[in-house]
Amino acid sequence: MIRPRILLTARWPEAVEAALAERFQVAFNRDDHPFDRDELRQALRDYDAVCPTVVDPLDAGVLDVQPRRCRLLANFGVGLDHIDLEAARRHGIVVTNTPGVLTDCTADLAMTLLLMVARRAGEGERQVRAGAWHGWRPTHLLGTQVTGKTLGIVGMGRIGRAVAHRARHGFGMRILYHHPRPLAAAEGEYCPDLDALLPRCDFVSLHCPGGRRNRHLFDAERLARMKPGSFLVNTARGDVVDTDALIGTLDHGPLRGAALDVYENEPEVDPRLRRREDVVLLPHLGSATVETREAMGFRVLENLEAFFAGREPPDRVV
Ligand code: 8YV
Repeated sequence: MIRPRILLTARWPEAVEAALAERFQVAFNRDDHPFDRDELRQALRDYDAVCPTVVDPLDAGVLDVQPRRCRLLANFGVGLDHIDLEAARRHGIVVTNTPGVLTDCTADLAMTLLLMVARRAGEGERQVRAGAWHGWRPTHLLGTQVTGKTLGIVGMGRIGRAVAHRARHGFGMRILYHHPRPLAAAEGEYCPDLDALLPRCDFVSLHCPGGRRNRHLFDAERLARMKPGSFLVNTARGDVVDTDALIGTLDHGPLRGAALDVYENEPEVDPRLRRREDVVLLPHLGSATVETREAMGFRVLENLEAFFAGREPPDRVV
């Protein structure tokens, strides 16, 4: 039997690459270079399935390529805003993702960011490394208490709920959440009006999808509604927040700080952000643990196996 030809657009954990190689004819991206649009087009011509990541822009201009051999985009990751799902549907390309396996990992990172920005951990670390710490003083690098404060969650999907659980049970925080509809067992108060939630929260953490629908959901007007002295945490997608507006709000209030794992034009990070002490900046590490990245890879493998065995892939989105 001829084994399907599949392509990974990036290096994956070794254990997953080995398991894939046993079952498929796999082309690996040995030097881990980012694929450009022409390489992605060529990949769609040459392979039965392409396994992209968040950095591969699979927009209509790329997906429209003819002739096209690819029948499956088995995405390594849960967010799909880098793939034009309408165009995929139009061309009969099946799309799968990896929900569930990165929930805890990403929620842990959102809490890491929240704590770091509240307690000025980045500033403190930079000070120690620079040899600029001159000893304990009662007023040195005072941050903001987290325990007992109010956290607003925007997007109460799996990750939003996992953050709510941690914040409530680990830190005694009060939870408010904004979501398209109220949820039966949600750990928090439902706020259908996002603008009414914002002035009530000491921290706001974003867990909604990126892409067209939520682009600049946090624009200047919305950021201005946040509580004076509050903090914004973003582990969702960079384009949910208007970077210019964020910088303006940090300069003139009401925001005291922001903690970001994602950016509008990754891997570029606005130099104005990089110069600030009141922001924590991480390089898209939400799902970056060995356990989670292996679980994501094996989840892609399950989807590939199901698809090529003629079964419904478990995580089919399109
Ligand atoms: C992944 C993520 O690392 O799954 C997602 O949507 O944002 C990340 O945690 C990335 O997408 C891999 O493609």
